[in-house]
Amino acid sequence: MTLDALYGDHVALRAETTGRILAEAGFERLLIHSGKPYTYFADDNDAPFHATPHFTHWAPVPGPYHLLEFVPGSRPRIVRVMPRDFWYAPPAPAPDFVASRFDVVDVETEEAAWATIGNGRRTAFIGEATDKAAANGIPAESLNPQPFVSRLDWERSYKSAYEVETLREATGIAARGFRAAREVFFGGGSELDIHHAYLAATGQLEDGLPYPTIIGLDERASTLHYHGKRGREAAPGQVLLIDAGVSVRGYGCDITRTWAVTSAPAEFHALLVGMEALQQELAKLGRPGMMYPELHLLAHRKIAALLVSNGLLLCTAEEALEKGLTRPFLPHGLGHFLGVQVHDVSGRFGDRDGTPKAPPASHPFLRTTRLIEEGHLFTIEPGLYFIPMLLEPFRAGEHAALFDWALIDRLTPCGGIRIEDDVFVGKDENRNLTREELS
Ligand SMILES: [Mn+2]
Repeated sequence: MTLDALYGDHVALRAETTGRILAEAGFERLLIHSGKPYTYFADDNDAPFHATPHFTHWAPVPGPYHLLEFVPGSRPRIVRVMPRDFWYAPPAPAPDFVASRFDVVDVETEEAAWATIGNGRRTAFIGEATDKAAANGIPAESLNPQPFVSRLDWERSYKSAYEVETLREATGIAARGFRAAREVFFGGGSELDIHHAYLAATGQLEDGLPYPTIIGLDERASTLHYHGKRGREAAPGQVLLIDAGVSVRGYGCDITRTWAVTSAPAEFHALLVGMEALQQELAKLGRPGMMYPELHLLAHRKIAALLVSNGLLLCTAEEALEKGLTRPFLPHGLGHFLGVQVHDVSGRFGDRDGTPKAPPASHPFLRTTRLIEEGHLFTIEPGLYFIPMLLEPFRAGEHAALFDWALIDRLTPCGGIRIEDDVFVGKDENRNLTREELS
C-alpha cells in the first residue's frame, strides 16, 4: 500500500474512534491546538517547537497556533496560521497526502484562526492555549476534559499500519546513523565525533531529533541519560553505548546499541553476547495476553542467570532474584510504548479512562504496566550497568559476599550495556522493526 493510502486509513480510523469517544462524552466537536512556542525566561529565543501530540497523531503539519477541527460526519479541517513575516520563514506547507484529507485554510494570525473556527457546538478542546479556547466560549470543564483525553490516549496505544510504516521509515534512516557511529567509534572517535557522524548520516538537525542522543564511551555508558559529548580528551573508548532516534512525520524511533573493541575485557564481551541473546528472546516473547511487567520480571530472571553464569554473582539465579540482586544492574524498566511521544502515553493506564496502574513497588521506573495487545508498539531495552552509586549499598550490605567485587571493579570502567529495539505486536507474531534495518 502507498503511504497515501495508509494515511487515508489512519485518518479514517481517527475519525471513527474519535467520533465514538466524542459521543460517549456528549461532545459534538473536537478542537486541537498545535501548540505555542516556549520562550526562554528573560530572553527572546524559543526552544525547539514540539507540536501537541494529539495534533500530530492526526496530521504531521508543522508549526504553532494551528487549529484542527473534527466534527463527526464532516471532513476534518485544519486552520493553519501562516504569518507574513520577514524575520522567520513560515512553516512548510502541509504535504499533499494530508491536504487531500482535510480542508486546509490558511490565515495570518492566531486571532484569525479562532475567528475562522467559531463556536456554537459542544466542543472538547485539547491543547495548551486554554485561555484562547475559554475566550472563544469553550467552558472550563471542556478544556482538556477527562476521561475524554485519556480515552483518546488509550486509542493511541494501538498503532495503525501508517504509524508502523512511519516508524519503519524512521528506523531505516537511523540504521544509517548507527552504522556511521559504529565506524567512527572503532576508528577511535570521540563522543562528539560520533554524535556528528550520526547527525550527518541521518541528515538531521539536532533540533529535529526525537530526543537528545545518548552517546557514552566507557564509564559514561552507565549514566542512563548521559547527554554530555566529550571530545578527544576522552577518546578512544573501549565501549560505546549509543541511544538515538530519527523523527519522521512526528514519530521517533528509539534504538540503542552497545559495542566494545577487541581489547575490552573478555568478561564484558561475554556479557554483551548474553545480553544480545536475551534481548532477542524478550522481543519475541512479549505477546498478547502477557502483562508487560511479567516480561520485565522475565528480563530480570534472564539477567540473574547471566550474572551467575559469568561469575558476577556467587549464588543461584533464584537466590539473586529473591534478594533483589539484579536491580542495581538493571535499574530501569524493560521498555515503553513508542509513538508520537518517545515515552508514549497510556503505558500506565489500568483502563481506558486512565485509572493509574502503578508498577510493582520494587520496580518503580517501569513505564509500561499494560496487558500486551495486538497493535501495541513498544521498546525492548534490557540493560546491565555498573553504576557505583547503586552498587555501593550492596557492597556494604548483608549480601556483599554474594558479589565478586574484584570482577565488578574491573568491569566498572566499561560502563554498561543496553540493547534496544522497537517491536510491533502483530496478529501472529511480533515484528522487530529495528532488526529489519539494523543488526
Ligand atoms: Mn527507550
